[in-house]
Amino acid sequence: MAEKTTPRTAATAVDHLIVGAGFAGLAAAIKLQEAGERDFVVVEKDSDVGGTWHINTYPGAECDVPSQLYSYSFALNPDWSKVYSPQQEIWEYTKRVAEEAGVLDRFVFDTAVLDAAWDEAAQRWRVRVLTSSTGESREYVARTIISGSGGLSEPRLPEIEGIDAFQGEIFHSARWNHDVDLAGKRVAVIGTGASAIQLVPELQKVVGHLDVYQRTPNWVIPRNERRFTGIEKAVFRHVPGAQRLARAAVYAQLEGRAPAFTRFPALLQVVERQCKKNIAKAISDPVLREKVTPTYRAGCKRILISNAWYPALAADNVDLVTDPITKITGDAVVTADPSTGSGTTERPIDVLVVATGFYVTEPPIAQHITGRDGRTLADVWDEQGMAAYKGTTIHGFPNLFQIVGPNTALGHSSMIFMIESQVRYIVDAARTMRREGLATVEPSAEAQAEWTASMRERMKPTVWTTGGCASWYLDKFGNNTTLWPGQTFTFRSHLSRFDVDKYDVAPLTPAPRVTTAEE
Ligand code: N01
Repeated sequence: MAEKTTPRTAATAVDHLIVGAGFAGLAAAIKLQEAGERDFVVVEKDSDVGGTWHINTYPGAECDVPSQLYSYSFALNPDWSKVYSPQQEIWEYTKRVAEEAGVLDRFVFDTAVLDAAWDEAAQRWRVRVLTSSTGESREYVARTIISGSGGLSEPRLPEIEGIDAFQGEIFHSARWNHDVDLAGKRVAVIGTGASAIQLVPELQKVVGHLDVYQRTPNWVIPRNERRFTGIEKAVFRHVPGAQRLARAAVYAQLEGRAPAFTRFPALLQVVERQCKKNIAKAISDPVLREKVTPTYRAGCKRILISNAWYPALAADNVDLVTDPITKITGDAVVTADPSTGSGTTERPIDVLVVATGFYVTEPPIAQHITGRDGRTLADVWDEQGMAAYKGTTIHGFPNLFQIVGPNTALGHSSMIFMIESQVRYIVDAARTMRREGLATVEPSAEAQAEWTASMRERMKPTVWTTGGCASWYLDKFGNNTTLWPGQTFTFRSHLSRFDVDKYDVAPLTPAPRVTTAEE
């Protein structure tokens, strides 16, 4: 086994280094603290807690998972304003939870991880970080890394000829530029995913003209939205168990849908019928209706919910463009005419919004994590696709825990449930390491291979494999390394205890020598 040697610089020693202050990192901090594991730090590149809910501020940003389920089980919120919460409310919720838990003194904001390397001699991770506000870089020496860096956090810009030369304002949906006044402007939006269907109806109300560039239509069903009444909120707050009951009802309803995705995709025709009715209600033009009607099975890509998307596309100041984009000039988007193969159309614009999603199956952060044998996580995953034991731990990367790792995302329910399941497992791992005097835990190659093979097998009958679409769920090998292929309670049961027997472990030796800032 090659030994990684890293130059020794003054460093801060901690037991646990948590990356990211979104739902995942915050839950890890709170639960570690409750378990008595108090020696941790949370590094966050953004200026506050909240993760995606602090960063994604595009107009119309709301959650498409019902509020009752989009909160921690240990911090229910009786004050949600609506069935689906707006971004600002979710962000404020995370802030409140962090404050009430008393963990914020361990959070270091505006600080990004530059790289993390496993130091075999010290049996520690050496993590270099950079604080953007001060320009200062420093090193942590950590027993474990708990990564909550997010599955949908690195914006992916489209690779379109000429895009760099565009002279107007351009920004990604996840990095909204609120300084740009869109009133009366000619705006283009590239993409028609979950972000676009929320922001387009808001832009339509203010811009002069909007071109929406659609590569593939999505199935969009109505959003059963309403505000919670004062009485409902009072009941949630004061009647013992009332909100848990409401939450359980939503959970059961969403969970009931899972088998359609994972085993019986034909059932998803019901969703397709709902969606077609949604289209027929909002759009009278048969050409536009055809353009927005998908030809693959519903659920193959994420099913979207909106009452405003189709009416916005049907508005007089909006054009849905389905001709492929060939290039972008200094002030226009150029498309090819597929019927002639030679003609092109140029549509001038002032502002270009790219709602083109994120790096999911090749997360850029993996390039900066170097494991036991000196290889980066990106190198390992480039060869075989993303893989992790129980979506959480990775062979070759001791004491690294990944929240929202491979095959843990959902198409049908709340990620907070999955995050809490993983956090329980990780806290149990920390407890186990302490109790059994272990310096390192690393899933055995066999355990990880077996888990990955079972994921591949279980993906075969799912709609994501059979549904006839391309999606961000699939990697370059065509494998779905993103979603959990089952019910969420099954995932929780798999992670109910830290199964140390599936791990290669090393006992603690006399205190390893690490150079720290105090020396
Ligand atoms: O990104 P996406 P998103 N030329 O990848 C198109 C979560 N989310 O930010 O389908 C032209 O889904 C691409 O086309 P195609 C949720 O999990 C949640 O919208 O690949 N078009 C697609 O239409 C969601 O699934 C909420 O053919 C290009 C779009 O851009 C995930 O985030 C809200 C292109 C990208 O869609 C990502 O959603 C928002 C190109 N070169 C997001 N490249 C909630 O409410 C890409 N596209 C919780």
